[in-house]
Amino acid sequence: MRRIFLLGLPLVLGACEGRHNWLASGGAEAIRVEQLFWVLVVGAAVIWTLVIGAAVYAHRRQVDPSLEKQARQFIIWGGAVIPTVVVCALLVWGLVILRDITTKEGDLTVRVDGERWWWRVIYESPEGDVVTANEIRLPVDNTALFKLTADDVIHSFWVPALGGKMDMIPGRETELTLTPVETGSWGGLCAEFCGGAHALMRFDAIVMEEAAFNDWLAHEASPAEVAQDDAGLGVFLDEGCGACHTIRGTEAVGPVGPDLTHLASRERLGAGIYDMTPDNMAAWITDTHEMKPDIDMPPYPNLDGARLDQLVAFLMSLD
Ligand code: HEC
Ligand SMILES: [Cu+2]
Repeated sequence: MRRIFLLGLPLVLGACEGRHNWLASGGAEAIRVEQLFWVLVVGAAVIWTLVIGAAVYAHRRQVDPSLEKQARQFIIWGGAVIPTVVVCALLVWGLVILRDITTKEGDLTVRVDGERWWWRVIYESPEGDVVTANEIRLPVDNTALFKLTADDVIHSFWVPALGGKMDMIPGRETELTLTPVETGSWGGLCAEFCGGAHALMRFDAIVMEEAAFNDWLAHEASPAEVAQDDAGLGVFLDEGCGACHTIRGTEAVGPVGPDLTHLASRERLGAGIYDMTPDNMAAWITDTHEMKPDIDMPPYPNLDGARLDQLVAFLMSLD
């Protein structure tokens, strides 16, 4: 038994490491939840030790009738008053944290719409909405107010290292704030089972210096730099990709799938699951449902040779 336990432990703990580790907090909200967690864990360990210690002590001692009054006092205080005070204090503390992390004002507002099985991301800016998908970039030390909703079924928005999570509900808007305090890249995911590709509904949350973020956002707002006679754009339009996808600056204005205007500037393909490489891009187009089962994009197994190369080169140029 002990061997199995010791062998299994690293596997379980291994799951805590990495991009989705909520104990490696990089956000102000996550840090507060983490503090609460540690107080609960350490507090529970101390109380458990005291209670078990008292039980063992009582078990070993002879009953002494002259101590009955003290024993009653001990039960009233140790069994009723102190637990009530501790639980109420924890409740108040938890509610204060909940209030603070759900009702903060944002320095910027990001609307995220959960779709099956990807994320529509819209930055509100004074010059108008900036639409992108499947990747969220944030300026460090700024509070981002997320306005969350869903298109079809309930999803849940979670970047464990930064804070959250919050349900995304069709027809309703929920709010969440994240205040990253470190630059870096963290993993985000859908935390509410939403159908076939739920486990592959992910995204990157990339925290940048404020100036770099502003440059990124300005670039993201601009249309794609494409020559209208680009061969790959021709394939894209011929195949009907533009019925579902938008590439600003071209004829493609489809509203169904992710915006592809600056596709290649994203670090990952397919809602956070593959590296953005030409090989993965080609496979995504021809073997779509092997790459990501169940999704609402049809595969194009007949696209090959020069036309596929042109299309992939075109998509990889959309940075
Ligand atoms: C019927 C609508 C539809 C058509 C037609 C369609 N797609 Fe898609 N596409 C989608 C949807 C929906 C997704 C999101 C899938 C997911 O991740 O769940 C997607 C995702 C993608 C992505 C990944 C985007 C990202 O952010 O990583 C690429 C690239 C892409 N499509 C390219 C194409 C190309 C090229 C064509 C034409 C050959 C095409 N699509 C045709 C609906 C469509
Ligand atoms: Cu989901």
